[in-house]
Amino acid sequence: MRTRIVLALSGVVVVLLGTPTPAWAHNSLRAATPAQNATLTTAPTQITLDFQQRIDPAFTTIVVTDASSRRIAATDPVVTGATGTARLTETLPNGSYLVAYRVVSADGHPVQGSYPFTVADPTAPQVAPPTPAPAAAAAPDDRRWTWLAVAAGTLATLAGLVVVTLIGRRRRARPAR
Ligand SMILES: [Cu+2]
Repeated sequence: MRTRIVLALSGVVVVLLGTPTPAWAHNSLRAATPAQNATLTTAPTQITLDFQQRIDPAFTTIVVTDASSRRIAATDPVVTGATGTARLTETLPNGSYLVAYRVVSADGHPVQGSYPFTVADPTAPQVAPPTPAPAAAAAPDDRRWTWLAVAAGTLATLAGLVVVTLIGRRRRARPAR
């Protein structure tokens, strides 16, 4: 009898521990526009994040940064229920971006995370690689400085040799004790 009760109780414990935390227990991101890891052929003008619970407008932060961690200009997020929207006030050129968010949900729990997306607009003007300075124009000056450096180096070496030689002579000239 006792064994049966113990077995039944341990069964309950196993069920309680084994049950995964229900999705509604804590808030989390439900959907996002642009979507996570999306590659967009048109630059987005806003970021919309849908959470599973209402979020507190006073503690909602949505930040977009580019590949060099520069923050993209955006409005403060507008919160409606479980949705936060930040409007981007600059046009995103082609490249990869990171959306970082931090919200406080109705139950008081902070939720934060980040995800990347990519803008690849085929009609966007191609960013030209930086044009190297014409080699011919820079060469004469560079060459002059190179020769000066070589001459200075040679002089320094010669001076060093002279000093070493003089010291050596003086040592040899000293009478042995
Ligand atoms: Cu929670």
